[in-house]
Amino acid sequence: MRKMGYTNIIVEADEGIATITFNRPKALNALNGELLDELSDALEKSSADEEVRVLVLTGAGEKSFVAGADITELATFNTLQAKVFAEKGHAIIGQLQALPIPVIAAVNGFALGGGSEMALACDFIYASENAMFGLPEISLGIIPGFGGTQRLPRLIGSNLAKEMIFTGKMIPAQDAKSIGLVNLVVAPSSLMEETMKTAKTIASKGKVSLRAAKQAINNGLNVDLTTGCRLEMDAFAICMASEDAKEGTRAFIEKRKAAFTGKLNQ
Ligand code: CO8
Repeated sequence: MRKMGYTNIIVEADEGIATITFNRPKALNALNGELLDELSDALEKSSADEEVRVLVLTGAGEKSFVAGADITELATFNTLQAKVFAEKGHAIIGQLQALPIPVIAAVNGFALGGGSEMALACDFIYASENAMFGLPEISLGIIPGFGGTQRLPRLIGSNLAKEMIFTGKMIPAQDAKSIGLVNLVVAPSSLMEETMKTAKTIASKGKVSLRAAKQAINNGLNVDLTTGCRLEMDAFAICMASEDAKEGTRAFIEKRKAAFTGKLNQ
């Protein structure tokens, strides 16, 4: 188990899985500027680390994943500071979404405002039964500022997203699952175990094909179907050139489990 030192987040890596834990439990892990800087650094280091195949994001404590941007900090912003903070949030959440490795959000409580927006930029979300999702910014006289007006409607459809954003109401994990926001809901005590089980399954697959599949899906969602299918064809061809594809197909023929090395070049 390797650990990196930060103040507002905890970063650990074990067996190819890096975990970033938002660690301001007294403020329900609210995002301040310093936390965002640390997160950006940790994302860069995790994705550059050859050993890391999957990233998991979660929150410290039993109550909250992330309760949004830090409102005490937000309240002090003038217009220009708000723009700088929003740009910083967008840059980091964009960085998270564009990571070449799969990212799972393990939502262990409140995922509000910037917290929901952080989870939305992950590849999928597992949640504990006590998790609550919401974009409550409207109640603060503002709107979601870290991509919520864009990523939420793309995931759950515009009408449900508008209802959540216009009312600012929180929805419990089971309801979030029924609208496709969450993939799995489990007891709080099982959340990390279930998340790690899936993370390990993913980590055992080929790094090249995981990267190609993620890019094809993410980039394909921004273009028409024909263009998306072309992206897939190119990504498929690139996979075939990898050592992992040779190993995966050879292992099938030899009736054994594939041992992927995840080499990006050969
Ligand atoms: N920021 C700062 N502190 C927070 C936050 C937050 N977002 N959320 C909770 N806290 C603090 C509370 O102030 C409290 O501190 P203290 O103990 O010192 O009084 C502590 O965490 C515990 O919170 P509560 O006592 O309120 O706990 P409850 O169980 O009673 O309530 C709630 C939990 C419902 C989560 C409640 O704390 C709450 O409503 N929090 C605010 C949620 C919210 O509105 N989030 C959205 C923030 S705005 C945002 O995310 C915009 C992102 C984009 C910004 C870009 C613009 C530039």
